Amino acid sequence: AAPHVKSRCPQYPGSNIKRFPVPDDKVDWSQNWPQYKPVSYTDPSVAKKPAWADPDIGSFSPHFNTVDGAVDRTGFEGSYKVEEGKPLNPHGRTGLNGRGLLGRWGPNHAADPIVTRWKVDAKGVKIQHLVTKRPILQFVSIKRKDCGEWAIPGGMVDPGEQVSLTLQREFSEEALNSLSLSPSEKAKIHERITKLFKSPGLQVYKGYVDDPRNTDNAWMETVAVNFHDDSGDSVSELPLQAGDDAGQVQWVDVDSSFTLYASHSRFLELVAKERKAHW
Ligand code: RP5
Ligand code: MG
Ligand code: MG
Repeated sequence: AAPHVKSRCPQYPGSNIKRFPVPDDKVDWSQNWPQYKPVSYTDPSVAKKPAWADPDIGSFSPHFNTVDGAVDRTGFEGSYKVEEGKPLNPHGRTGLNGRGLLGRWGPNHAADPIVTRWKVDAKGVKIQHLVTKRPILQFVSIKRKDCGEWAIPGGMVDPGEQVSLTLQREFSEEALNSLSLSPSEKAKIHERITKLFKSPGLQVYKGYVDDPRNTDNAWMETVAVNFHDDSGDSVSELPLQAGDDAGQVQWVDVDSSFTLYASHSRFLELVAKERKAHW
């Protein structure tokens, strides 16, 4: 696999910290590199010990590579190394150690709901791309408040939470603004989307995410699942409204030229291939 890139972004997000520059050929831990001096950084939001974050190593020694109480610390790509009590990023050096903005040492598990429909004309006929001649998918995309990049409305799996619930919950919070709805409005939305999310969906990816928040000791992993409204009459009819960590929300054409957060473009490519859609 190509070496991670966003995990080496020069400026660490939400801070003025600069990562130690890591060239492509030094990403792999197997490359001996005595000059490597990563910057240590744990964001104040993590250091102040919120419920979603682990304590510091030393006072605390979690059970890595296993389900540790309610927290799943297994890696989706197999077991990861632990050195001097700290887990090592399985995709290599990032130029920064500590946890940065991430709460968990080691893998931080997320789920990404990719909700799609076909792009249709006023008569409801599928629109084909002029060059590829394939039908065009659209997906529900949010503009992240933290970095301003467009993304899939994903989020962290809560301790002990079923991934199927995380997918539906994060979509509801970020794309339907469920957190701000009245209980009756919430119930209505819930009823409307349960049909779509009741299906197992099409899992297109499970593994490491090349996320700009990654560090040498903490990283994102996700399960990306496609929920497709083939007839365009379920979720397509719902009013989208940005909520929680989303600043905007809209249906966006699935196309290789659209820049997305972290490795989200890769997940959409996999959806397009599976659905024989334009990419
Ligand atoms: C990405 O961060 C995942 O793919 C997921 O979309 C997201 C989860 O983090 P938050 O949206 O909760 O910040 O790596
Ligand atoms: Mg969220
Ligand atoms: Mg999110």
